[in-house]
Amino acid sequence: VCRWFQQRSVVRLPGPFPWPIIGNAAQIGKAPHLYFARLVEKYGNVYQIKLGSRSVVVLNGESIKQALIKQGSEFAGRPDFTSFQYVSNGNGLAFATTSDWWKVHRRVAHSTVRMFSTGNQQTKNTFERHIISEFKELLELFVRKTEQHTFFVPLADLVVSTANIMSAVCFGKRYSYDDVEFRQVVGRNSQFTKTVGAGSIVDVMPWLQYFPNPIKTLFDNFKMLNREFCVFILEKVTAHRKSFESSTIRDMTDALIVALGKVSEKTGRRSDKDYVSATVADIFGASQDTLSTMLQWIILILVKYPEMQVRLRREVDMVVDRSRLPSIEDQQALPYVMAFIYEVMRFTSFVPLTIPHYTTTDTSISGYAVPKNTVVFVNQWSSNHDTAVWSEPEKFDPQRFLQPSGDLNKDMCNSVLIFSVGKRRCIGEELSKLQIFLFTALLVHQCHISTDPARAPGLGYSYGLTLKPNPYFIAVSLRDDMRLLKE
Ligand code: HJJ
Repeated sequence: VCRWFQQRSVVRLPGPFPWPIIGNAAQIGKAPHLYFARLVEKYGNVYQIKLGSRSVVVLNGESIKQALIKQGSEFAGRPDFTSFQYVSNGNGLAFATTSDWWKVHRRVAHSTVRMFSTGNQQTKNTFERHIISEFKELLELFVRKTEQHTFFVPLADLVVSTANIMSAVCFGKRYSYDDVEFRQVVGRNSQFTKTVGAGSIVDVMPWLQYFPNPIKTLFDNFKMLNREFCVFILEKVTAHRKSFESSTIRDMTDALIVALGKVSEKTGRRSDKDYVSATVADIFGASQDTLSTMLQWIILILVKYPEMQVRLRREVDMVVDRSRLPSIEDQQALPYVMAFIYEVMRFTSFVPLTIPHYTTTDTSISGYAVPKNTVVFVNQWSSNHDTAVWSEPEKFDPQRFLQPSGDLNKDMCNSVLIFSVGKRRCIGEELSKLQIFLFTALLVHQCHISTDPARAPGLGYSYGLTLKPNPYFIAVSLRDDMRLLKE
């Protein structure tokens, strides 16, 4: 065996010693991104671990841009993981590997998302109206809950709220906060993200799904939630196809029916696969999970560091008086709000690892050979806490994104890694930043949020594709009477 290793001219990737059968699965623990960041000290930015029977190359810090941008297509694949095949039956964009149809559909999806959010002034205005009207509903609910219970846990309502904004954009419809069916469909994000997150156990030890054990139960629930999610989306798409009129494109679903229809006409390949449903499912699913998680973190940080609320409010009040609401036009004039948002993204790194990648060909990185079909984990958290880039990365400090003049430091902002980079980068980045900006400005302009001193929240979370903060209690009071909101 020794001679066989020596004869191969490749340098073996460094990494911890793998146990039989499980490899390093027992070591990654409840916060894999932290374990991976610790291994950097011993092995450098690029190393290899073993999870079950799979070798996994872990990329940290600077190596990420090298692999995903400079060698983009070599690292752009997705693994054939068990869990990925149950998401939209493998017809979606985020979890399917690269292919001819994938490239075309991704471009279509990206331009459709832009068409309904940041594309031009008119779409921006429509998008803004959806955000503001949903914000008003949420604020009214929060005030009512504060009157009834003093302190309450806002997490589930934040999911419904962000899901409603995207439901308006995707399907032209919002749901009531007590709609049981809707709460169910969007209420399982933590099960979803736990199962598809990097290091998920079923994906590296798929045999666990075949006999009774806690992982089988989690996986069975995952299959069920995907079926229900699929049914919900399919109902919407079917109704859209029935009432479709090419002269009026009502929402993203209509736009995708047109655009993906054109694609299949052009290729002449008639497909029985429902790419429209799969694509809307990815857009709706991804946006409601990530945006609600971001808001959960923002509110947690606003109550944990009340001085942040004061600081943000001071800036917003200077630009927006009490006669109107903040708007997306105000973004340029509110650099501290943007610095705060970038710092929440960097500090929490709530997408700690991207969706796992896969090499599409034999390649190499940092002088190490990596064979075709190798699983690659991309540790965004490590890049956001790299002491070579960030001073005191463990400290929450929006000031790091501001120049002495008070303007936003664009270079620092671009150093935050949370939407990934290269061929698999997020297609919702512009939409998200706009929505989060407006929501944050509206929050500090319209209300004050506090926490129960008897149950002070920590920064704990549970791991998955997105990090979910542990439940915490808040109270919300309006800064003015309801007059402004009702107008
Ligand atoms: C879902 C939550 C779902 C889909 C899609 C089809 C694209 C956070 C990062 C990427 C987002 C990944 C994507 C998720 C697609 C969800 C989401 C849920 C069922 C779905 C990096 O979103 O509970 O069910 O079916």
